[in-house]
Amino acid sequence: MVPDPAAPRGAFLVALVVTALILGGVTLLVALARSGGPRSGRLLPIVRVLWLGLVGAVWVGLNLVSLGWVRLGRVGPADPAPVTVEVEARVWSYRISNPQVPAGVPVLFVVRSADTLHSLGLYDPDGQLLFTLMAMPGMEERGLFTFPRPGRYRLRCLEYCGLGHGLMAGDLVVQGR
Ligand SMILES: [Cu+2]
Repeated sequence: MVPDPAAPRGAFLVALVVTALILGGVTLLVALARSGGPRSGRLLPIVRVLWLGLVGAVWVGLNLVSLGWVRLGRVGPADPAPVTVEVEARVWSYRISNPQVPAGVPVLFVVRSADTLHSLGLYDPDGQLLFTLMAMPGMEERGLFTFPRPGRYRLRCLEYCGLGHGLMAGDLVVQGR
């Protein structure tokens, strides 16, 4: 049975099965090529091309499939207008323009850094990481996210930024409508 890629562990299982099949097939071909049989000299270049092609195809394929798990989205025509939250990261805190947002409404995060490289990892009330955005000096990162339920969400820096990095956090309260 093919694992469902939409299931939480589906991507891992698909990658595992595909990798095992490829490694098995290539190992077999290499063994044949090295066996010293009459056709082994012609097999080696074929093995190389196949290997490169397969690795390339799997790499592109898995990356394309993984796009389905990206939680940051776009605003569709029927969606309500997004609420903008500007986040400025600096050593070692976040300045959040409006730390209270409604659930069920798209929230546009605009992330900047006032000094060095930081990131914004957003965790739900159960401590599950929802998404990350980079905070880079002189640049702006944008991400759209709709909070499904109210609660206290936690911002954490996931890019080492100096001594206080581990303490760099902030709160975002998502309110019910
Ligand atoms: Cu940091």
